[in-house]
Amino acid sequence: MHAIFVTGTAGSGKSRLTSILKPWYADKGATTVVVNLDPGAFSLPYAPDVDVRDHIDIESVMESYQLGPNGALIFASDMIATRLPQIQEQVDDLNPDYVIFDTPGQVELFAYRQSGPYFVENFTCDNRCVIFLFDASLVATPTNYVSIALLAASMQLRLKAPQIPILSKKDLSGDAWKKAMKWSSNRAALEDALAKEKSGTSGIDYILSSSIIRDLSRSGFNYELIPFSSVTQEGIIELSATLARILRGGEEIEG
Ligand SMILES: Nc1nc2c(ncn2[C@@H]2O[C@H](COP(=O)(O)OP(=O)(O)OP(=O)(O)O)[C@@H](O)[C@H]2O)c(=O)[nH]1
Ligand SMILES: [Mg+2]
Repeated sequence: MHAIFVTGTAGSGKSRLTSILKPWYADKGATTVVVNLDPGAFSLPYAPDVDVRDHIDIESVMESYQLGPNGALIFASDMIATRLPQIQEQVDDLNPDYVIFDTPGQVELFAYRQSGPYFVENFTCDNRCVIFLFDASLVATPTNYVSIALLAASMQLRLKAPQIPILSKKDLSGDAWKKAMKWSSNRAALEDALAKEKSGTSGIDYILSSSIIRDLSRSGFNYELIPFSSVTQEGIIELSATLARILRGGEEIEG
């Protein structure tokens, strides 16, 4: 069994992408289990096979600990790791080829506290990887692009699993996705765009953002994005091939 964790900023399209992967793999003859790991999820575009909300109830957390919605979400996120044994057992009983985890919208609660990294590291499976969504609407300017790339690097540090960077919601972005694609594959083009945005190369904003991007590149972080749309399903073949390469050493025949 291989595990795929779908991560990204709030609203970046994690749940929609999760909803697409299950039928995609079913078509290829592979079995999947979809796990909702977001205790605060209100409605989901798929029926989870395993649901953390069966183990952690936000409203009871609010009542029992006299917390407001934000405090309850933090508390509930911290509880995710404590439910690992039950979730592992439920997934193991279903014995799928792939388990897909839809992670909480508040990425900082999942990745920067102890619970999320503990869960990713300790869920027992053959291989694991993390999909990270660069929301096309958030990376429309060079500085925003650098900020999200930095967040992706930080997720890599925290979750310690191979990462697949995806440019999500391509269909919503007009032509803006082309710029993000260029910046992701051509550092000089990104530095030029940063210099134009900041009206030169002497200001602190330029120096900081261009240094970040150079250091990320020097450290081997390669953010060549896969453009993806959950509406048109463009990018699913590239995503699936990348998942196969990371999880199965390239073998794409399922089942
Ligand atoms: N047009 C378009 N809309 C999308 C796409 N992906 C997601 N959406 C929409 O964007 C909104 C947020 O998508 P979700 O899949 O719920 O995003 P999420 O990252 O799971 O959100 P949270 O869990 O709340 O952080 C929903 O209205 C989706 O229908 C896409 O590729 N194209
Ligand atoms: Mg979601």
